[in-house]
Amino acid sequence: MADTLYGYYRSSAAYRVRIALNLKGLSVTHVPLHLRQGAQHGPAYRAINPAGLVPWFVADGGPALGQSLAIIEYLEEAHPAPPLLPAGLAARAYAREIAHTIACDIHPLGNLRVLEKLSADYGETAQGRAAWNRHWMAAGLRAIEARLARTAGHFAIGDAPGLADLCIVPQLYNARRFGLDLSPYPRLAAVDAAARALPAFIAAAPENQPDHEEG
Ligand SMILES: N[C@@H](CCC(=O)N[C@@H](CS)C(=O)NCC(=O)O)C(=O)O
Repeated sequence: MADTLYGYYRSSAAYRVRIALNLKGLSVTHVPLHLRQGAQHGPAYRAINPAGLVPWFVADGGPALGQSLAIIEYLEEAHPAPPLLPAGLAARAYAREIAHTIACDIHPLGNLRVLEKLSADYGETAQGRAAWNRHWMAAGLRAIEARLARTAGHFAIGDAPGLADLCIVPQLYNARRFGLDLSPYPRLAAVDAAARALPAFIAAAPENQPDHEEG
């Protein structure tokens, strides 16, 4: 049996895991869940993942787990080559710093359930939700742009794609969706463009997933 990844074409957290799998040359069975239609809340999926979020990864003969960064670290340890973390203690810490800025500081504030709660309980409009999302994206991206001044080569940390890039690309996809002006982040834009040209990133892109929908 193959490993399985529960995801959604537009989920940036699932997108990170798809890129990691592709960079490592691993194939999985993809199970799409339609988040906008609430498939993550149904009893069938809650029985699999009580958190009701994607990604959810089931390793054949191994663990079943959520949290994209935990899944990616599991893949890194289970399949060390090619590595997603750079050589060098400081470089690995910088890669994790960028990943955590995206996954821990930016992403949770723009997640679907948070945006829906802003409307349901506080009457926020679609425009207000988008502005909220852009605000928190800009705060995190500013910090990463400064970090890249010291670490970037062709990619975020030197010249090999890895953990930082596979977090940056999905986050910039979200930033574009929500109309964030990316001109203050030229280094991020350059890293994003370089990474998106790679086959592993192209195959993981939302528009190349079978459950992709226009709009
Ligand atoms: N920290 C988690 C975040 C997971 C998460 O929030 N996933 C989103 C999609 S990107 C989700 O499932 N949202 C469903 C919802 O908000 O109802 C991770 O990195 O895996």
